[in-house]
Amino acid sequence: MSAPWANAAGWYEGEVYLFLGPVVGTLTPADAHAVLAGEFEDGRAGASVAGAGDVDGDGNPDVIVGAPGSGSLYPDPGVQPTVYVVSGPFSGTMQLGSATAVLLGDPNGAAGTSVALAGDVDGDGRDDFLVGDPDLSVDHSEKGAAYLVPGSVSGTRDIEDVAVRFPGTSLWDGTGYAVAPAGDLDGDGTADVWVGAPGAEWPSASVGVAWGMSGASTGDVPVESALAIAPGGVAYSSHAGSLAGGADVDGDGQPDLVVGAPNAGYGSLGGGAAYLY
Ligand SMILES: [Ca+2]
Ligand SMILES: [Ca+2]
Ligand SMILES: [Ca+2]
Ligand SMILES: [Ca+2]
Repeated sequence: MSAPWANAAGWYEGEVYLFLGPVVGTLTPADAHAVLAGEFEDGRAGASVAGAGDVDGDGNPDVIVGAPGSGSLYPDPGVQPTVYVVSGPFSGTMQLGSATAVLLGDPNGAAGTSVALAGDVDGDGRDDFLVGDPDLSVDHSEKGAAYLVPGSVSGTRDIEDVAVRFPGTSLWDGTGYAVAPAGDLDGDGTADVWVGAPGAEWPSASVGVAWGMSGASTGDVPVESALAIAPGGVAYSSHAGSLAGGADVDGDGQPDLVVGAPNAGYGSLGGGAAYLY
């Protein structure tokens, strides 16, 4: 559970709370078993959280926490978007600045808007994870990007130096707004991943794209090399604004994908839609 607008010494440092089960009744942050505290004002740590994997391979579950800041539209010059890998076990108040890995995003973006465990994509036996930066703007072209980060990462690093990047292709694609594990779609023994681009082909069709990747790779992975694409068909629906994958919902042995389109029906009092592939 997280509170990205939680205040500590200043404004919006953000906090993430760990509650141990069984969780019953009314609990407050004071009841948390552990608190992960954001390190700088306006960092908004906890805007995204993904847990339960063991990315550093020590046998303890770890957690990934995104602190994207306020985004490239209203950037705070004192904030660099940051993603933290915090190693378990967890107890008491832990400062995110002393995490096992501190991954610095491009200042012209909002890395950590989304995070997700990916499974072992590069085949080294450790779980890897995804980081979305839908605000990423290079040369004023807000195309967004997602990153696949190896679970073995440690220390303070620029995310660009340690990750495979899935770049957006056109203005306001929102690539990386949602990221999700895909399971092993092509059956080659390594996990694949989904990357959502809810603004792709904006504004004419607002077609969302989710693309998978297989096996180890480095550098940029272009959308042309996608294993599969799940396009939206409804304008402005924000198709692929949320994603969940990797599980076999219909029991046919193949991992499936759920795509959220939270703005489907916009203008006609619709309440969004979800699609199962
Ligand atoms: Ca661990
Ligand atoms: Ca791996
Ligand atoms: Ca695969
Ligand atoms: Ca299935």
